[in-house]
Amino acid sequence: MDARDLVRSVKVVGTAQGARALRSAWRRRRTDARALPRVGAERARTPGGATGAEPRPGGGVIRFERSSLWVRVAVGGAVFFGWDGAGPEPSYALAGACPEPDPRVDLEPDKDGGWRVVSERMLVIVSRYGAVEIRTPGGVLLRRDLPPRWWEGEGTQEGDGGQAGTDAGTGPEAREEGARSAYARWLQRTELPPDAHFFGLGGRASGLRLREGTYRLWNTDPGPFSPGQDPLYITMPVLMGVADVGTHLVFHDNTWDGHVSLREGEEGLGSGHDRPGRCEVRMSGGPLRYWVLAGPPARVLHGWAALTGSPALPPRWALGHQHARWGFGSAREVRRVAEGYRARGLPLRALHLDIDHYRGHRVFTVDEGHFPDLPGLAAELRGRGVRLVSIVDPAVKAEPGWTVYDDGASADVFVRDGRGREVRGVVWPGVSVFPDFTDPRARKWWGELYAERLAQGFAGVWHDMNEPTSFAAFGDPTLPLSARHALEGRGGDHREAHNVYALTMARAGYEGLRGLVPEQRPFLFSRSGWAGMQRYGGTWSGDVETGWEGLRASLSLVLGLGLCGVPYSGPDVGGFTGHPSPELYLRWFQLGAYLPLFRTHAAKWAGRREPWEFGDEVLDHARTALAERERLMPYLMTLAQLAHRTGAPYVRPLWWQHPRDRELRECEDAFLLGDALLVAPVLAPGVRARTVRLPAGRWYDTATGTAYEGPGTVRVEAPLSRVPVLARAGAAVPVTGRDGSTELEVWPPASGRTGSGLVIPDPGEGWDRPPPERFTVRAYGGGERGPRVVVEREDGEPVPYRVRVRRG
Ligand code: NBV
Repeated sequence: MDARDLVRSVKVVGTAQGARALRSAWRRRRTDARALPRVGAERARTPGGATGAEPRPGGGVIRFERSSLWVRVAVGGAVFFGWDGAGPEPSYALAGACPEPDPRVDLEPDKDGGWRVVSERMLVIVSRYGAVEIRTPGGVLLRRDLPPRWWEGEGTQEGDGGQAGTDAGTGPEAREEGARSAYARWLQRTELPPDAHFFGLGGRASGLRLREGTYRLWNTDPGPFSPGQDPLYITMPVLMGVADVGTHLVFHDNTWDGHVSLREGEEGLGSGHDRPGRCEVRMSGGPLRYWVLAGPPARVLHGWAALTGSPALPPRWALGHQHARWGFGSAREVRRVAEGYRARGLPLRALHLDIDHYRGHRVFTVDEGHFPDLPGLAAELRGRGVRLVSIVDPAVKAEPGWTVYDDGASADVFVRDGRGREVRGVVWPGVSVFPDFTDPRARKWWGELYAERLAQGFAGVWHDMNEPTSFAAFGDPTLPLSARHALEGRGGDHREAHNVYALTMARAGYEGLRGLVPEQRPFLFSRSGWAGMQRYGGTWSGDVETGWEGLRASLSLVLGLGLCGVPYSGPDVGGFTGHPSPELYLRWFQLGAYLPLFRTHAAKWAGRREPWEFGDEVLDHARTALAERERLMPYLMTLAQLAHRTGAPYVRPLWWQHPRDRELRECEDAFLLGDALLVAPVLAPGVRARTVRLPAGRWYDTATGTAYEGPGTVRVEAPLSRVPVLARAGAAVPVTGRDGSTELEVWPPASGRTGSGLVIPDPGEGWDRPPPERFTVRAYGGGERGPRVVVEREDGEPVPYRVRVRRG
C-alpha cells in the first residue's frame, strides 16, 4: 500500500469516511483475490499463414492458420476489422444498428498470397501473415498494423462467477462454469508515417498533441489533477493520426483495461532512413476489433458521428454562462449569487447545485432545512432567465428504509459480487451501492427517478463520480474488478463494464429525461464516459488544479475530446482548487467565454469564483467577456447544430482545414471556433501581446481591424481587457445585434475571393430542425473605404438579417 494512497481519502473525506475507505479497500482486495481468475501458464499466438478467404458483403473473411480476419467496409466508408471471429456487434459505442456493408466493395487476391479490399476511401492490403496496410485510394500508406499477438491462458478461479460469459453466476451450475475460464490478452503494433502526430484517447491533460509515452485506458478519478496526471475520467481507444499523407481515426472497440504506447517517428531527411511512428495497443481482454476512418478531419469526424451517434444538441441556455460551486449550502446563498450577477448586469443562464444540497448526500433528495422550497426557488430564478442544474451521483446510500435504496434493492438493480451479494463501496453518503447501468432494467428504473429532479425544478443534470468512484484508502478507487454486471444480458464483470459505466449511466439519464419531458431536449453532462457518450450530452474538465498549467490543460482537454467526437465541454473556470490570482482567473474566464461549456466552478474549500470577487478591473473585463459570449450566441447555436448534424466540434485545432501544415500541427495554444474565428487565449502570466500561428488566408484582428496574411506567425496585442480573436476574411458571423435580433457581422473577403457564412436558426427547446441558411460574401471594387461587400443568400431568397460590414 502506498502511503500517499492512505492519506488520500482520509484527507479528502474526513476520518470517519477515511476509516470506511480503508475497510472498503480491504474488502475490494479480498473480493477480487477470491473471485478473479489466477493467471496460469500462457500461450502466445500469432495468426500464422493465410489459408484462404471468402467474400462477404463489403469485403470478406481471410483465414489464417490460427485466426481469421473479417474486413468489412460500411456504407459511408468506415472500415471494420475483426480478428478471431469478432464482429462489430454488440458494441457500446455504435449508435444503433451497425451500418450496412458497402455493396460495391470486393475482396481480391493480392500478390504473395495476400488479399486486398478496394473501396472508395481506402485501400486495405492484408499480407499473407496478417499485417494490414491501410492506404489512401491512391495507394499512399496511412498505417501498417503488424500481425497481432495474443496470450491465452486458463484462469483458475477459487470463487464463483467469473468471466465465462454466463449470467450473474449465483447458482451451483454457474459456480462450476465460472471455475475455469479462458481469456486472451492481446497486442497490436502499428507503424505510421514518420511525421504523424497523435491526438485523442479521450480527455488527456498533457497536451493536445499526445506525446511519446504510454496512456492507460481506464476511466479514473485522479482527484484534483495537473497536466502530468494520466489517466483521467474519460479514456477512449480513439486515436487520430495526422500526417502529410492524410488523416485517419482508429477506434479499438474494446472496453477492457488497456494501454496505448506512442512513439513519434523521425524523418531521415532524404537519407531514405525514416523511422516510422509507432503505436502499440495492449488490451487485457476482450475482442481485437477496430474501425478505421480516413479522409480530411471534417469528414473523419462526420463518419465517426455517423457510426457512434450525433452529438446531443444542448438547449440554447446551456450555451450561455453558467455558475456552480460545491458548497452554496443554502437557498439564501444561491439567491445572493444570482442577485450578485443581476445587480452588476452580468448575464447568467444557469446555476448548478452540488452535493451539498442533498439530504445527507443522498442522491434524489433535498436538504429541506437549507433549501426549504426548491421548486419555488427554481421558479423564481427561472423568471429571471436562470435555470437550475442538479448534480447526480450514481452511488446510492445503502440504507434500508430509504425509498431509493429499498426500491432499487427490491428491483434488484444494484451491482452484485460473484456470490450474489450487493457490492458496497464508500462515497459521499457513506457506505453505498451502485446501480448496474449495463442492465436495461436498472437504466429504466434510474431514468424514472429523474422525475424527482424535474419536480424540484431542475432544468438539467450534471453526472459526477461515475468512473465509478468508490473511495479507497489504497488501490484503485472503484468497484471490485470481479463485480458482476449484466452487460445487456451477456453477463460479465467489472473489468469489461468499468469503462462504460458512465456511458450507460448517461444513457439512463438521457432516456429517462426524454421519457419524462418528451417535448424538450435533455441537458446532461457527465464527468466520465466512453466512445459514443456524445449521444447523451457533454462533459467538463473535472477537478483541474488551479494554476497556469491547469488553464493550459483545460484547453487541451476540450480540443482533444472534440476530436474524439465529444464537442460540448469546458473547464472549471478559475480551476477547481485553491485561489486563482485575479490575472489567472480573468484569463481563464476569457478562454471559457469561447468554449462550448462556459462554467465557473470550484471546490467548497477553494476561493470564490464570482467575477466580482477579484476587484473592479477583473469585473470590468469579465463583463466584456460575458457580453461577447452573449453577442456570439447565434453563432454558438449554429455551431452546436452543426456539431449535431456533422460531428464537427465547435472548437477545433488550428490544423482542422490544413492538416498538412506542419507548423499548425504543433500549435496547442490557439484554436478555431467554427470556421470563422480564431481564438488565441492568454495562457501565461504577464502576457500582454502574443504570437499567433495563422492558417492560410487573410485574418483580421477583430479588436483592431488589422489584416494579416496566413500562413505565418504574427504578433498581436493581448491586453488584460481581452484575448486576441481573429476573423477569417469573407466570414459572415451571426451575432446578436444591439436590438437583440440576429445580424450578420461580415469580414471583407480578400480581393478576388468570395466568402461564406452559415446560420442555423435557434430551434427552441424542442426537436425542430430548422434548415440551414447559407450565404455568399462578395467584394466589388476597392474605393477609399475598401471594397463594396455584398451578401447573398445561396437559395436566392432575401437575406433575413441586418448585415454589418467590419472594415480593416
Ligand atoms: O460533488 C463535489 C465535487 C464536484 O464539485 C466536482 O465538480 C466533481 O468533479 N465532486 C467532484 C466530488 C468531490 C471531489 C473532491
